[in-house]
Amino acid sequence: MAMRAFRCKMSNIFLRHFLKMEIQLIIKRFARGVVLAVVAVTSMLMTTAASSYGAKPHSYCVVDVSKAAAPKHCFSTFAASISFATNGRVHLSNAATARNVSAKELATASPSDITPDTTYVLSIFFQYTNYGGDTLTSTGTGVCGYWQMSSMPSGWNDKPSSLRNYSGCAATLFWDVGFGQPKYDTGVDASVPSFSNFDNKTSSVKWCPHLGC
Ligand SMILES: [Ca+2]
Repeated sequence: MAMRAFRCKMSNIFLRHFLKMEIQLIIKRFARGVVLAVVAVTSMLMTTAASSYGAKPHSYCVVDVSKAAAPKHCFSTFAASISFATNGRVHLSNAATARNVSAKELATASPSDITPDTTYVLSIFFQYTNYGGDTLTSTGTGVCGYWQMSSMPSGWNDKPSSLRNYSGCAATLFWDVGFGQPKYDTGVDASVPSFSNFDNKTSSVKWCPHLGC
């Protein structure tokens, strides 16, 4: 009788221990499942945020630097911005998005075109190296003279990463607003695919007909 009671007691102890172990295991598995679910949801949200950021449409803007505080006009295609910048004279093909544009493409449309040019492209700034991303086209009322922009139009401070000069113009980029140095000289009609240590630093610009404005 005593032996049976002892066996029964031992069996209960074993059962309780077994149940305790099982419950702990279930809690551990549940906690691990919650952590994995949180990680999965966070990852999904980050991916969604990244893809919607990448899908942001580019903006192609124009500013006339020969006018004080000239408004910035922006367009949804690069070609439309160049058409506006050249007073409707130039219609680029293959230019829905930004690309390097030759001086020839920006020249007067044809010898039979007797409409006098009233606006000239001085430079095109690009958001990315190698002429990509958003663009800011600067124009003047004549071939290159001495023009300047003491601060960048809204959204363009510390943004340019490449540029192309036109109309016989050179451009000097300045680190700070109000032509605060250091500066970075780019040549007459030069194509500059990257700025080295001046990448994303430009805060003001001068134009002139020779290297070093
Ligand atoms: Ca700067």
